[in-house]
Amino acid sequence: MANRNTKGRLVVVSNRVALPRQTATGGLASALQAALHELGGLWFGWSGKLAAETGAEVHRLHDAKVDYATIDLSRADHDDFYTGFANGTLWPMLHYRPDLVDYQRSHLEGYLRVNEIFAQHLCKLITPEDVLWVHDYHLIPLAAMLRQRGVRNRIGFFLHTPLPAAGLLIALPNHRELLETLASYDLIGVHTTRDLRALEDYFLHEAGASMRLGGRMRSAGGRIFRAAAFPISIDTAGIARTASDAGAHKEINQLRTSLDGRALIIGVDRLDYSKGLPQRFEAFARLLERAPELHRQVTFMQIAPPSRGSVLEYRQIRRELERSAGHINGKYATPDWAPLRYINKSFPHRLLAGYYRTARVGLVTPLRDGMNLVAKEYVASQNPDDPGVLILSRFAGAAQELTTALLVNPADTEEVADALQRALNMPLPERRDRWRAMMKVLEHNDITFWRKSFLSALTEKAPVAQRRVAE
Ligand code: GDG
Repeated sequence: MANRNTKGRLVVVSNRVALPRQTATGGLASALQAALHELGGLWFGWSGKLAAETGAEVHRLHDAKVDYATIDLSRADHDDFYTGFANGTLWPMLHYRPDLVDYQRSHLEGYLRVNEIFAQHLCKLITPEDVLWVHDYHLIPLAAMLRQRGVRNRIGFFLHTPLPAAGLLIALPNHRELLETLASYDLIGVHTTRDLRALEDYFLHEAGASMRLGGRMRSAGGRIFRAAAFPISIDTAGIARTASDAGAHKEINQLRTSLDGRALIIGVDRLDYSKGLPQRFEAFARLLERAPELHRQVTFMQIAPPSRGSVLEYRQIRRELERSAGHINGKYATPDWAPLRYINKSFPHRLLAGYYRTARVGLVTPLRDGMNLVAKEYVASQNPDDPGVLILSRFAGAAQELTTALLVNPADTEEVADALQRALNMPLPERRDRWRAMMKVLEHNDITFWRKSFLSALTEKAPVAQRRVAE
């Protein structure tokens, strides 16, 4: 197995590879960087660059215990595979937004083409003992394509997004052709038991699979595979240390000084429609409208680094938020106070941790989210003597674990405004009790626990049902 057998390596495959010394802004990248640095192995994927031809050469790099192998994409493949099918079709579908799904057969063809090129290269990079761990919705058919080329290695898949109910999945044209290929993996990991139920339901009722002893499934094609929930997490102790050291950074002091004693509410999200940002801004406006006593007493800082600018909906939501932020500040700002600081930039993790710790309230209200690592990072960053309050969407996977957060329906702006008011007024003993309960969960289920749970389920023969987590 990857972490015991000296011959076999861990081979991680994902669309984007976070090369050494690059700042990782996605949750997936943060999590995998930590896992590979500890274990060593190979990370294969797209370089993030465009070239005349997809995969004409493999770029290699070695750093610490990790080998990196990346390929470039052609403009046409990038448009069809990444912008088109992965982010224009699958992402909205997986986030319960069939209204935003743009399905074009040419995009699906591009998606399959790029997966084939990934498979061709991977075959040459792996040895029979390697354990492969493929990540996310960009690479669903990869194992099936590797199996067609005779690859018999253990291959695991982890889906970082939610998985909607079968009734919604079947709206995806040719869904069975695509989703059935998941049976070529030995183990499919999802974040929560809700996602797991959706996956099992899809396979059993739409794809002709049957359930076997020990939680295994038998696909219509006769392949035995397993699925289980592994809620992804963070480097809890590391983030807590970073946050506690952050007080020494001048940027953190600058933020504190600029607040001038006002309570800070913080939001940190990729600029994505799944994160519920327009609704969040509206809830904050609602709070200001109904609680004039909070004027000049509270500041909301929303950090939202732009992402996927090649997809139309992402450009549209950016414009919508600019309008809404301007409206809120125009209506409520005074010469010495702007209620909303809206920042389209990304910051290094050491500063983010300090910003989280400075904030009295962490506002995490996605409409749907596989897990949401920001919620967990906010909790881990708090000062144990004077912790802040997490407001968390019920529709983030993290809500299944962080049950003592103030849980809200993000679409209900009145409920979110209520929660903001309650959080800003919450007495210290209640803040401490709620925080301690969440921190306990994160100290147990950290990133190392997540990685070990997945890899031991992938490499050991024990029935996966015995090692389910987050039941
Ligand atoms: C996907 C799923 C799932 C954000 N801004 C900056 C920055 N970040 C980092 C955060 C956090 C990560 O990006 C975001 O992770 P999330 O989990 O919140 O969200 P997604 O990017 O949508 O991640 C999600 C995750 O994969 C893992 O499976 O939880 O549901 O959608 O780590 O800190 N990092 C830096 N500067 C920023 O400005 N350096």
